[in-house]
Amino acid sequence: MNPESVIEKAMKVLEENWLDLGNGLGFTMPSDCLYPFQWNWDSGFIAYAYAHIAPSKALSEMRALFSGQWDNGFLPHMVFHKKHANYFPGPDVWNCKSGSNVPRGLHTSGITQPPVVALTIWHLYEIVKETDEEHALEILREFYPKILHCHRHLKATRDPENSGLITIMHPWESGLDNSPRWDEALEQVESMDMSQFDRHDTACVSADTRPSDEEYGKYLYLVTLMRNECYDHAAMYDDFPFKIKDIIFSSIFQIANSKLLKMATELGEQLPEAEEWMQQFGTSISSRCWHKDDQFFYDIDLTTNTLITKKSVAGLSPLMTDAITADQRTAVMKHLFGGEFCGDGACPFNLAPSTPLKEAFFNPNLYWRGPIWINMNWLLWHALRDHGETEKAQAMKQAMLQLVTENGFWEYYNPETGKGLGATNFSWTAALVIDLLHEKTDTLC
Ligand code: 2M8
Repeated sequence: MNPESVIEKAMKVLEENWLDLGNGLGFTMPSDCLYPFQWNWDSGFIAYAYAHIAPSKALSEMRALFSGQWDNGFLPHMVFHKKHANYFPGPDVWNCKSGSNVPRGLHTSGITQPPVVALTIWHLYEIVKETDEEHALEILREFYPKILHCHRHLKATRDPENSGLITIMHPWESGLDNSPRWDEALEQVESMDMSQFDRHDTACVSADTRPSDEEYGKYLYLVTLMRNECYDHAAMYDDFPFKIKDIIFSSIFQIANSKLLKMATELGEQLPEAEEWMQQFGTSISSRCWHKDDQFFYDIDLTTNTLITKKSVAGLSPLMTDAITADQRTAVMKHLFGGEFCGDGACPFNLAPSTPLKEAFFNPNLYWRGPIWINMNWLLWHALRDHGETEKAQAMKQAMLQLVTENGFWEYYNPETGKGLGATNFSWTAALVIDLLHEKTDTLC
């Protein structure tokens, strides 16, 4: 397939998943059957691509997402713009009657997701600036205060320790929902009986590529705990049963803060607090999250104060930041390009699977426990490219393009065969391929 026809096909996927809401707002469903609402970091990735092909759509997508921002700055992981669609857990499950922060007239979830939006808005700004500097500045004026509000809220409620690392309070907040990193922590969490609910996801895709009912029971239990407190995350923080300093969420927060600082500079503002957040991250990531013997980065379980020594693609994510030492970078690159994560000819496509191939928990077909995800590899591609690893980055880009052109725009892929899994016509896969083919000189990391 030539690049033009890949872009055309990718655009078709996005068009089919686009929902116009009127009033200049619209959003892209990640997938029409499996995910029929708006998701936070999906929209960040999708609007990143719209910035190249339809900047006005990128704006609509971001405006729709921020229409769900709460008064306290919280940016939910889902916005339920329409009432009737099949998804579990839907608006009725999340609904908290008395939450004063929830935007009026709109249902949202009560958890968040990695803050990709600052990366998207900065990218959009850079593209629009090339032809219309004033409009580009307007975009920053519109979104900078909202993103700052969101980052301040994250910092205040999810890092009261001032470690520079963000605490997730639900596996879904990581975006890597059933990652084996959460297994032990979830053992300590109670479960809801799922027989009373209809999950719906397994009506769209094969159940053996999705999380188990047992995991769903725990996901739901955590949601119920939060809903009972109207999602007052700060009030629940001390005693909450699931609290993890997530390295990938924190690494994205780090690069997002560097974009926030750039926005501040463009607008003539000072933002010393964001510089401080970035310094805190720098201290913690290379000391607290680093395992000397394994030469790898791990998350921290705050309920036990221990490192979660499970290797996964998340442990590669600090490569995106400038905060790690040269030795750490070299060591992590060895993990990425040795046989452990598909490198060295271990898989048909030299891309990082969500977990190393030889771990006991590796399952090539099961969601975040083995398959290759394009968003993870896109982030790693940027990490390499933005840190001078041009050849390796180029090879990764080619591998992503080959995987997708040979197999289609799937949600995830079996690393051993390349077979597409989960939802077909998946929006962020299509979007990030568009970005790969519009490679520009601006940096993500
Ligand atoms: C998946 O998560 C949702 C819950 O948020 C689900 O399984 O229903 C994850 O892959 C997540 O990262 C993604 O944002 C979402 C929509 O694509 O689907």
